Amino acid sequence: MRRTPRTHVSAHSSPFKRILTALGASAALTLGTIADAQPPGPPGHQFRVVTVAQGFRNPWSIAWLPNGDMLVTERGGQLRIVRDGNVSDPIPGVPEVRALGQGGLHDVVLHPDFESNQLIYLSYAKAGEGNLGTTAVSRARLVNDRLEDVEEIFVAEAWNDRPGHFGGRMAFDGEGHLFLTVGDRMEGFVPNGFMENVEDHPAQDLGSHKGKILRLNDDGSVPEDNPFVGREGALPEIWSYGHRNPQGLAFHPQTGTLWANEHGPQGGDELNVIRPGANYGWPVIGYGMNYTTGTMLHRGREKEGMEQPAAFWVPSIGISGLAFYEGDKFPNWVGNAFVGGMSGNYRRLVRLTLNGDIVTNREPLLVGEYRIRDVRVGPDGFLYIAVDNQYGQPTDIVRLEPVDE
Ligand SMILES: [Ca+2]
Repeated sequence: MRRTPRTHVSAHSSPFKRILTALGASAALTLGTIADAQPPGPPGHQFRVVTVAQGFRNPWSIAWLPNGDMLVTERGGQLRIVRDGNVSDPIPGVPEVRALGQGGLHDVVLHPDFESNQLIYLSYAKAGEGNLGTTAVSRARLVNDRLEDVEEIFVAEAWNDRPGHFGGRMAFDGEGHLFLTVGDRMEGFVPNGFMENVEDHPAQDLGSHKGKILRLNDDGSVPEDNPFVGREGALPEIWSYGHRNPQGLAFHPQTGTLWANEHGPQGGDELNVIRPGANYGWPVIGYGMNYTTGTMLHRGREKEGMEQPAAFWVPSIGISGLAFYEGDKFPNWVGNAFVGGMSGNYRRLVRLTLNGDIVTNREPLLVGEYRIRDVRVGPDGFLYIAVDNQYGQPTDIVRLEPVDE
């Protein structure tokens, strides 16, 4: 394990905080500016960043086995095991993925009863006829470091030939339901802008899985108590809709509430509390604008019947990964949300303090340092980060460890 010598400080000093103090209350009071800090913040922690394992290509997700081994997906289609800091060769048996653009192998999660059934779930971009792709899920038994009984349990109705917005994050609730995000598959882009009749976008169409969060049984079938079961023209897997490209999904360990974050367009990354049957507005409402042209895209920022985000970022940080801290290594962080940022100068880790479903403070950490694809809390209570490189250069899994204060 290679240790990096620098110590980072949470909730004590950051250039952004100083700038915001100078700007005054107008910038500091709204949760919707780039303001990822609002003095005075709640107490934080000093920490250092330690490299756990090296040499990944576009690592996308992290999960832990009961024995402490770490599973890591790489977007190109590899699933690897990290054991005592050593990275395995690709695990045999992973389904073929459509590794193109933003798509490829995405999330890995364990079945809640993994210890008795050895089931893991993989989400990925699946290739279809011609140039087509969509989001799909397979499950398999992980036995002796290989996958057996691989079974494709779900294929989303989200086909097109575009290279992005697959979603692909998964999370189990406490009742054996598997939640899956599906992005809008880049629908709506037209030359020099975005479709005008935004109400007709597939994310607003309950007959499509594009731009949805889905709720499945652990075998891929439909739970009978899903909100749109029995509604004519609606796909019964849908749990919530009006999403763009959700890249973080997690249940809060204390409240049991489901949260998701999603990429906005130019401006308008969001963190949302996910409620059954709710419409999160994309692309009818939002805080973004057209790429390049900077022109109006949405009808407005709010509308009756459409949810407001718990937090949003303008400009976008390229939000990815979502974890709620629990553990004994960082007592001041318990119950806080952590999200990553991937975008250029906005690369960062953001710590969000919550009061129930309300975001009360945001603290930027590691500003400009890592292009963060995923953030997870390990069973050891350290905070783990999957670092991406947009050109596919080798990157690390790192973790935050507390230092004496
Ligand atoms: Ca929204």
